[in-house]
Amino acid sequence: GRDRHSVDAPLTLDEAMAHALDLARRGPAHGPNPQVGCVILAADTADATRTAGTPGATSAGGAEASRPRRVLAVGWHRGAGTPHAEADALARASASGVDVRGATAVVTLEPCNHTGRTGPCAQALLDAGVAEVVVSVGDPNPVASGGMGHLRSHGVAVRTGLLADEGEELLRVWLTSVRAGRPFVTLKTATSLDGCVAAADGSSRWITGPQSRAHAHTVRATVDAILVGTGTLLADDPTLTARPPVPEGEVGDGVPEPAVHQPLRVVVGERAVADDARVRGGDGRFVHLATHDVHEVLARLAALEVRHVLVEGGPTVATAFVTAGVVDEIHSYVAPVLVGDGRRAVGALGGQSIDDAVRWSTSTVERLGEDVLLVARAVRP
Ligand code: AOF
Ligand code: ZN
Repeated sequence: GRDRHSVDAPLTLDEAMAHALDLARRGPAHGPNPQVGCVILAADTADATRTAGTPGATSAGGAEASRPRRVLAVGWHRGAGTPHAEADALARASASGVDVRGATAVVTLEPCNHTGRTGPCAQALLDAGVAEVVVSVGDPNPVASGGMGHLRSHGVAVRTGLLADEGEELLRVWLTSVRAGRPFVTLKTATSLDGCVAAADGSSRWITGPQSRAHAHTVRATVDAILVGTGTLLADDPTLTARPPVPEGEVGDGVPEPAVHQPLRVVVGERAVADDARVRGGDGRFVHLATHDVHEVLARLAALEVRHVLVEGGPTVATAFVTAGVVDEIHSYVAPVLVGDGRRAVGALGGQSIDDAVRWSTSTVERLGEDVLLVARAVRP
């Protein structure tokens, strides 16, 4: 039978890549592996006039190159240890008796050239007789890269950079982590309009509103690890689990709630974590790193295959991560509250003048009830 993800309409290369990116998004955002999608298009019958193979092309070349073609199979990656997107698409094609010889594979990430948890996709595409491979983003992972070169040297036409901005955007956490050799760091702050996370006496429940908190739980379910300092642990005794709201329309329809991914819970600092601390209980793993060295913490997390860590508190930890220059993104939840004499989200950064201030780039702004979520990205040369 036809699989429910089949696409009936013929697609241009651009459309096929946009679809491959959508397929990639179906895979989990968390975990050590990238979200990858693959669409296999039937051979272009007007092959002689095709312009594919142009290195570095950023969009479908001439009119011939973007002639719509039938979709033979699609695939995507569902998490570490499961087949890669290309292998998934090839397996579906073969299961439905579709011949992909001479076809074009449109893949969001350069096909891998290594045997890791699964076999090399470049060789699998070659063995299947695919004639052309179109890629969005090259693979910066040194153990896996080289797939495009391997394919080219065996006569396959390869082009890269199609919808590269979208591809980079989808994979930005994974790409940053692979390139930097450490987890991507998102700093979460929940503050008053005047930048306070707590009042002078330390009380902080609740500055931001329920929609902000619900949003933060949704984010928790997409990261590999949540990190707080022992100060926050002693003050709040948090569970650090992900408890995202059930999407509307899915309540009471008889379908059991899908299990929520629980990030690794990380506590840093030299003070002891009590045996009955809530962070030890419930779902999800827990680790205590008895150090204040940010780079050591990130190295330990990288060794645990953490690609994305959400730093949730408090000011001492936030200041240490910002000072170390490793914060890639800030999720700033701001409530329309003035606290006045309070504790700041981030402490002293060593500068005295406004010229020393660290400037960030606004990525998105979203209203959450009374609050606003501003996502800011690090500006690095
Ligand atoms: C994926 N899914 O669809 C593609 C990947 O640990 P392994 O053996 O699964 O290999 C993971 C590497 O393979 C990954 O870091 C990336 O460099 C490459 N491509 N990975 O998980 C995919 N195409
Ligand atoms: Zn692969």
